[in-house]
Amino acid sequence: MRVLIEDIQVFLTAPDGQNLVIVKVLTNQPGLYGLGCATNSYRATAVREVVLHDLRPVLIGRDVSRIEDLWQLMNVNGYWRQGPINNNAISGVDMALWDIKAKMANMPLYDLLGGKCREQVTAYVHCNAPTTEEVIDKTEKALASGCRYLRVAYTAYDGPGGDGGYICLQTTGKAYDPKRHMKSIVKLLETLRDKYGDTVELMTDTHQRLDPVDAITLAKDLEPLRLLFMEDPLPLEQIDWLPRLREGCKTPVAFGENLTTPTDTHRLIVNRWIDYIRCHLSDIGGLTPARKIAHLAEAYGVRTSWHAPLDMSPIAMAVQTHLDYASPNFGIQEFYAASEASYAIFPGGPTYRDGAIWLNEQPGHGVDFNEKEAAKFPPHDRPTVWTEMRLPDGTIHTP
Ligand code: GCO
Ligand code: MG
Repeated sequence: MRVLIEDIQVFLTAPDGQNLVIVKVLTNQPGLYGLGCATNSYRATAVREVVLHDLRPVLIGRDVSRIEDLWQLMNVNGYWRQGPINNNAISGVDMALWDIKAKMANMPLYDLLGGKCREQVTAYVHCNAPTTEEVIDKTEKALASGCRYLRVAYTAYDGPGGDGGYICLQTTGKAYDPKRHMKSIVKLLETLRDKYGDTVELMTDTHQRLDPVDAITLAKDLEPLRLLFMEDPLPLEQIDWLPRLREGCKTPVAFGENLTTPTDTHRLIVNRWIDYIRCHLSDIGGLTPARKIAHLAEAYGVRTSWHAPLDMSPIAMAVQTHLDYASPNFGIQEFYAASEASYAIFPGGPTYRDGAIWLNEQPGHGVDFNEKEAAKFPPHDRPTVWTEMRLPDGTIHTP
């Protein structure tokens, strides 16, 4: 019997305060369904509308086996394409179809993708805090948990002494000072390198916050610290400055969480302007484009390090961990511990242990969705404010 899409549902839930968007694809085979992550925390209701109003009517009755064809269909359906919201909606359906295919094949998703290339998917964790002492407290905790890959920054990627929240003139009254960030992050990383020597790998996220020449200067200043990578040194609008940054120094570069168009992603890879590609799976349209990016990156000597903060669901975390297992050019996987509430909503979600991320090895991506538990954490409808970040003279700055 051909397995067809019978219905598509969307659920919004916010167990850890950020709106998550989950897509459930139901089939004409009783009990067979797939789950995907369509999360764009800042446009969650818009994504839900695209899935339900625009994609669902086109997809009902389609053959679930035709993942690539349906991805292409969804990609061109709205004519204007390759941007956030549309890509997020596509991602929710795409991941669900891969989940269904692996369930039907009765194998974990990584086996469908070619099987394991490694015994574990090594993680890096966030060690962000307002003060140096608190950052060190977090690095000590990370090391005690078995993780030696430390992503280090002062909270909100500024200098020490922040209030622990994002900088936003509208809410905190604090301006962002790029020069303060540049000076303080070098000192912080020097302190950690002095403390731990080469027993740890250090990374920092510049979060697209520097003008090109400052990004080049900081990359050069960080060179003696031998980072695993410096992430998002400059705004995505300025990625054509990356070659100069590469010529200027040997600090490895990671980029990609904010990219949504394949043309930009491909340019970074084929020009070898980066060392790690860090797209957010749902923002690029799901697993189907992510595996193509991983293959392209492999051909050009670029490793993967998919974006994985709290503004993505354990479903996406699982899907990219499956891809990590099956990618010879896997680099390192970001991991942000979800709450107990999140694990109750997403039974089977990936777990962190001894510096690595572990899947439950079930057929499919292995994560289920408990609608009752999810309903306990309804989405919030607060406007996004942290992205209103301004320089000392009040000019809006990339967040
Ligand atoms: C990261 C990201 C996050 C972003 C967040 C925005 O590297 O994990 O930069 O810290 O700030 O995903 O919503
Ligand atoms: Mg980042």
